Amino acid sequence: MKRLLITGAAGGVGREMRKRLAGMADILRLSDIADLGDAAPNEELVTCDLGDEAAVLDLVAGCDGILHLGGVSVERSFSQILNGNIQGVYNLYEAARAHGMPRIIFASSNHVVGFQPQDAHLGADCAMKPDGLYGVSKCFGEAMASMYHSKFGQETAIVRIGSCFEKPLNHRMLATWFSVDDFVGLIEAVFRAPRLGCPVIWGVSDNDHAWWDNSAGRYLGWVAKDNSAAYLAHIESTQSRPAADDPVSIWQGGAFTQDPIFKD
Ligand code: NAI
Ligand code: 15L
Repeated sequence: MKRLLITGAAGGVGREMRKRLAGMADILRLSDIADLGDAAPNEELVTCDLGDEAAVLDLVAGCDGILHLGGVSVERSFSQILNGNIQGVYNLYEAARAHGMPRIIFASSNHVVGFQPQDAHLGADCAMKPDGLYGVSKCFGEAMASMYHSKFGQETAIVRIGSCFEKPLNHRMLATWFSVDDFVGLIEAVFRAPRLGCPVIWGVSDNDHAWWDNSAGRYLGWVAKDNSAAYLAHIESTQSRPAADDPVSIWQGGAFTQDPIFKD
């Protein structure tokens, strides 16, 4: 690939991908509203608010692939979510349509199904049960990806990320953990695939406790390799397990289900 755009490149996942995907394209175009530091020789840095339609149109020009990580990543007020995750996703898809429809990886979230119970085993076609405005905004992003595919042929991998951190941080994340290595492997598979379409892929490692069934995405040739079981003993010895009637133990979205509707 000549130029790969990574939005949200100053964020937790973006900083990792900046290092790990450096060899995937001749040029990495890295974008955020936050500071991105200094550019390496193969990097272009672009400060850009995703809510700015004209700026996003320029941002996408000349890109052959997009890893869309940018936006609000937790529960926030509607106006913040509206700008980054609703207007921002519209701007991104319109810019992609104007510039040759580069393949997109859309960072969706498990919070589109946050009010699904933890004893459910969900396929890619399960009902959405978002657990807050953030989850609703990711439902919107998934719907945009689907509509642009059906109407225009725009290809997107919708990745419903569980918890993408260096390691699982609590009992719930033993089920939701998605290692950075596994995410990198999925990104490589998505950009390598001769035909992508618009699949929903659960962004989760090969954990012993599994809520999500990824068999619908097998055609990509990607199989997760890491397993949160390696961290089970550490979590058990450093944290008490939440009670069975705690919402954190009942709902897939965990503590997000308890967030209020935030006001500005
Ligand atoms: P993060 O919050 O660390 O990074 C998001 C980045 O987007 C930040 O650097 C922020 O400055 C930028 N951003 C926010 N609003 C923006 C705007 N209006 N214009 C331009 N940039 C804006 O989040 P993280 O953890 O790196 O997640 C990356 C993506 O993956 C997010 O879209 C998040 O919703 C999604 N995700 C992450 C999960 C995780 O476990 N890390 C789980 C599920 C989804
Ligand atoms: C998300 O969607 C968030 O972006 C991330 O910060 C984590 O909290 C993750 O979900 C999770 O559910 O663990």
